[in-house]
This record gives sequence, C-alpha cells and structure tokens, in this order.
Amino acid sequence: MSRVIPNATQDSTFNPSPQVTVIGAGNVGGTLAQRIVERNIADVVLLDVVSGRPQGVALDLMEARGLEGHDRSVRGTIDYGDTAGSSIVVITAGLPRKPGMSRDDLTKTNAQIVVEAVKQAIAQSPNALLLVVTNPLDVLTYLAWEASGLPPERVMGMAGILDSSRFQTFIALELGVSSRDVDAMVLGSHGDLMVPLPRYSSVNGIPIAQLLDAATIDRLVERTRNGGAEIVELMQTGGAYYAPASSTCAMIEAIVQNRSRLLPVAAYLTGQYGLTDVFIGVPTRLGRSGVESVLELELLPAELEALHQSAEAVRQRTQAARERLGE
Ligand code: TXD
Repeated sequence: MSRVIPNATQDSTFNPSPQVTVIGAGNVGGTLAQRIVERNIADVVLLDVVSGRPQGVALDLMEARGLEGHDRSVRGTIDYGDTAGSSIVVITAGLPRKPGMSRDDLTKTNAQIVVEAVKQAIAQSPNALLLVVTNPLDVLTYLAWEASGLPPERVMGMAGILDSSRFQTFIALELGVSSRDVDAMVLGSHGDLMVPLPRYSSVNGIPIAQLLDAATIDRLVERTRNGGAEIVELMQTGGAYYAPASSTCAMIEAIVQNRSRLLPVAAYLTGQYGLTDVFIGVPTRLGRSGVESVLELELLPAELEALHQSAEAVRQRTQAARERLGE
C-alpha cells in the first residue's frame, strides 16, 4: 500500500510561497504572469472582468509548467475573494491606447476601473504592496494610493524601468554593444514630459557623451520619449507588452526577494527634489517593504526644471482626474 508523504505545504512551520495578484488578464497581465511563474518568483492569481479570459490564460500557463520546469501555480478568476492574502497586487486592468491617442486620453475610463479594482483587491489583501501599471501611469498611481488607504511607501507605479530600458536599447543599438553593458536613467512622468538623463547614462561606466555626439544623443532621447507611441503606431491594435511585463517583473522580483535594488519607479515624494504630494518617476531603493528610500541625484538646473515641469503636469492632471471621478 502506498503511503502519502506529508508535503511541505501541510507543515504549519513552512513559509508558503508568495502570491502575486495581477488584475487584468490582457496582454500585459498575461505576459507578466508568465514571467513571474517561469522565473520561479511567486504564485499568481490572475483576475479580469471578462469571465473565461483569466481562467483560460491561467490554464494555458499551467500546461506549460512541465516544459518550463517550474511548479508555481497560476489561478484565473473573476472573484476578488480568490485573491486574498496576496503579498503584491498589480493593476494592469484598463484600456490600452489606440493610434493617435495620448496616455491621458485614457484617464476617465481607466481611473474608474483602477479605483474600483484597488478597493476590492486591497480589501482582500490589506498587507499587500500595490503596483500600478495602467495608464496614465503617474496620475493613476496617485488615485490608486488614495483608494487603497495604504502608506505611500507601499504604493508605486511602473514606468521608469521601461523608459530606461528603451533608452538602454537605443543606446546599445546605436553603438552596436550588448544592452547588458548599458546603464540608462529616465526620470519624470511616463509620457511626453519624461526626463531622460544622458549624464547618468553610461556603457560599463563610460558616460555616453564620450561615445556619442550630442545630436545622436538627442535623437535617442526623442525616440525614448516616443517609445510607447512608436509601438502603438506599428501594432495599430493595442500597445507594448513584452518590455512592460519584463519591467514590472523586475520590480516584483526586487520586492519578493528583498533585493533592495536601485530602480526608477513612480514614488510618492515628500520634499525630495523640491516636490511634495505627487507620484513621479525617481530612483528608489526597492525591497520587501516597498519603496525603502528615494535617491536624490544631483541635477543640473535644466534637468531639475524638466522634472518640475513633468511633476506640475502630473499634478494638474491628477487634480482633474480626481474631480472627474467625483462627477
Ligand atoms: O509603462 C507602463 N506603465 C505601461 C502601461 C506599459 C504598457 C501598457 N500600459 C497600460 O497598461 C496600457 O496603456 C493599459 O492602460 C494597461 C493594460 O494594457 P494591456 O496592453 O494589457 O491592455 P489589454 O490587453 O486590453 O488588457 C487589459 C485587460 C483586459 O483583459 C480587460 O478585460 C481588463 O484589463 N479589464 C479589467 N479587469 C478587471 N477589472 C476591470 N474593471 C477591468 N476592466 C478591463
């Protein structure tokens, strides 16, 4: 007769594997779930309003487990009750851009979706960290924070890693070197007013200004600013999702594995860079407790001015979005 060997999950002293809830099982949400489980970072609960979609994506990902060599679980659901006890809640629910649309054209619809999703998800996982991906990113991260009732260091938006990764790619392609050797830094809002910082971008420690002329750097900066729209124009239906999923997964990995990584994320500012009460992209130290600290780089007057302009635009759009939500 075979004996059942008790497994670790039946042992009360066993630390259960972390669970990440991803709200929105669309392109970004589904790809993010794939990255999280296939990199063996956490179990995932995928939730969507469209019944069948999250369950289908989850089953598809489960059926790849043997091939990909992991034992993480992915569950699909339309019921927030199934998300209870998550360590991280990621919001990807909402509409993506269509060609010609700015990220801000999405505000009203996505604000309602995000606020509702945050309230329901945090009610089930009150100790979670909240990570916002839906656009317009900086505005919705603020609204999500307000709706969550969480301390600000537990709430953050994903954009700076993606924008920096795009800049990194364009520098690497221009120079014909590996992307791994390129460090690029982009701060500010996720949009036309983002603030790429060539002065803080380098190739294995060599400032890019020593490798590229000013006109070329300007061209790469412009392509970075336009990075999302370039893909929307090419795809026509929907926008980028592979690099956004990779960027979000980098944040999740830093948190779950308590890496204290230095990454640009949309964080709540309380006077850093002379800015208060706004979520905007800045370099942070990211670990298990969320945004452990905000790093204040020395900026030239023009760079600081660009960051302030970016923050002012976010502040105005956030205020307008709050008023429209109340209508
Ligand atoms: O850098 C960044 N932050 C971003 C942001 C990079 C890429 C994409 N970015 C934004 O993420 C994009 O502009 C959108 O606002 C979101 C999601 O983009 P995605 O490409 O994943 O959109 P999809 O494929 O349309 O998926 C959205 C899913 C879809 O399955 C809907 O049914 C679902 O969201 N949805 C909801 N789920 C739960 N609850 C509600 N209310 C809901 N409404 C829609």
